[in-house]
Amino acid sequence: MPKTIITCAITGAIHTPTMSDALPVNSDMIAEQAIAAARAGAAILHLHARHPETGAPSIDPAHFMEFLPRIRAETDAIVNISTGGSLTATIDERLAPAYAASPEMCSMNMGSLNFAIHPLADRMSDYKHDWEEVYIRGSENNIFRNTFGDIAQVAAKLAPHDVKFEHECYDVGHLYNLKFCLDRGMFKAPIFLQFVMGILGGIAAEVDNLVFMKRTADRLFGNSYQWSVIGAGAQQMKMAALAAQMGGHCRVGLEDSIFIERGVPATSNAQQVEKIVRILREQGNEPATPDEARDMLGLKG
Ligand code: KMH
Ligand code: ZN
Repeated sequence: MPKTIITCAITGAIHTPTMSDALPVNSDMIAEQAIAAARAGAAILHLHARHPETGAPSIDPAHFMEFLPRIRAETDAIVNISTGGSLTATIDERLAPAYAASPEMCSMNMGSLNFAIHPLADRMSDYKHDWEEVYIRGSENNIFRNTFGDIAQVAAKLAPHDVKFEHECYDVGHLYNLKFCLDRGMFKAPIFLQFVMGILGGIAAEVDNLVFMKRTADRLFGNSYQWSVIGAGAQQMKMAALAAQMGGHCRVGLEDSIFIERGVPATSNAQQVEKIVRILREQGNEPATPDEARDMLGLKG
């Protein structure tokens, strides 16, 4: 039976505490929800930290170390530390949590983009409202900077840690960026692609686009890669189920969608993991255990 690696992205840097009562906004909540998500079937935990007093996204390594020991003690899930940081942070600031945690995996963003998210948008045709309503207010000038120089720095600085990257590709051009870097020996096979679909500024979460991303990856990387999909916002479950049907893996979690179904707020990360586990089993897929995921992705053991 095909095994599907479920990643759960617990809190992220996009949603604010007022958007969802369920969003983990301090270290205890992050630890508790991450542990519950792992018990529900997530093999990989993609982790960001939050400031304990304000609930705002934090890239202070001390805030990561408030929840990491507990997650590591209570689960055998693969820890994946974000290197996305904040839009204004330097590369060293973005990498500080990874240096402190020396995790099995880290995110690696494969190109720069305008970055906005509309939490209720279902598809690009929903973007018909006034521009003010389309994006989370204040994100209209956001540029998520990941130049070739930045990518090279992240790869070089984390090389001594033997980290496997979750290569986040927000559009088809990012696959070509990855191919360019791979050909120059920056990364080790097998690579793990994360198709990020549905961010306003990147490729939309539509079936045709997923097929296009997958076909392009096949041409560029042959059969020496693993892949997964994030459907941001309301498309999360649909894209996750589809990815598994196509032989890929999937990512859920409140970082990428605060909903459990269209218009219905999720109550926790574990609720989203439980739902995708049910869907996977109904359609003939089986969630991979952390050790099965380690084998498939070639992680340091
Ligand atoms: N929330 C994702 C769409 C990172 O952590 O490096 C972006 C992300 C980036 O996961
Ligand atoms: Zn993230």
